Amino acid sequence: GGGADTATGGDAGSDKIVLGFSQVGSESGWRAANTKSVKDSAATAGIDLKFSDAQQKQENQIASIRSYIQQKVDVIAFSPVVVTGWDAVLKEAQAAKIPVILTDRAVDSDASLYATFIGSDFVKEGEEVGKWAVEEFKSATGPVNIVQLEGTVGSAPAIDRKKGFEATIASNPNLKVIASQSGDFTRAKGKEVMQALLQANPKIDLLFAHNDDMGLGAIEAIKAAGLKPGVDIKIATIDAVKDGMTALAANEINFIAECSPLLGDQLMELTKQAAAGQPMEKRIVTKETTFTPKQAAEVLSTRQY
Ligand code: GYE
Repeated sequence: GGGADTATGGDAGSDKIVLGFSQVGSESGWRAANTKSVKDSAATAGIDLKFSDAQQKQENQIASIRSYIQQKVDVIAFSPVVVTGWDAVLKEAQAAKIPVILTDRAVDSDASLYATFIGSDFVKEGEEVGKWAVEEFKSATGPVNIVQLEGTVGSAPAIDRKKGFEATIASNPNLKVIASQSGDFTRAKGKEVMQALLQANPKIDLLFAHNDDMGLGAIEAIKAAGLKPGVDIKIATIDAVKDGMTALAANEINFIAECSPLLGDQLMELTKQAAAGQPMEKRIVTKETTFTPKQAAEVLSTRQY
């Protein structure tokens, strides 16, 4: 913690590839699994990883990317906390001839400023939840009141999941988002915001939380309000980390669209290619699925994260 850089190498003079990685933070179970994947895969691939945790602050990410440029690392990778504001630092990396790999989240900079972008299709994840909601409430004769817990303001997953979900549920005018607020992808914020939403809205039929952690925090608020999560209020989330899958198998969550945090192995492959100056695809989309309670119960014991 503490936002400090930690080098795991110390092999000055060796020909190991040095990768500087700037992580978003430690906001969720997804992030913990992603950090573990990056560290484990770097060790297995024999890559010297310099890792820093930006604690969800863009200025911290920019500072650590600048420090990686100064240290002349071979490759820089980062998971951008928000979409905007990266042009200057990406140009600095380009001027220093250090390839940059975006992992997990997108930026709005020109694609010529980075080597590749590996991660999920967040619009599709939102659409999957939307399709499930349309099916789940297809026989509703009156309004279906939906509240949405959005991820970090300005982040690619929050923007795209909202977009995909809202476009899909528009096919049934009964389905209405009556409130939508950010819970910053954390359990604590999910709980806090849900508490307020429950007080302000006497009838909530469905909660869509942009990640499992906010959904799990909201479940605590729903229980505290004397309601049954998954029954009195249906719940759909995104990620499918172990705690989310456990709640899904227990019918406290009704549906989860998977978002895989296991990007480490592919990132190390790309790092080797980038360091060797090899060309690569500009966009690599992660494969993922969706889970019902029954499907969650089936895979829970073998779930890695
Ligand atoms: O869904 C959430 C995390 O960027 C895909 O960030 C990631 C998201 C993930 O905090 O749990």
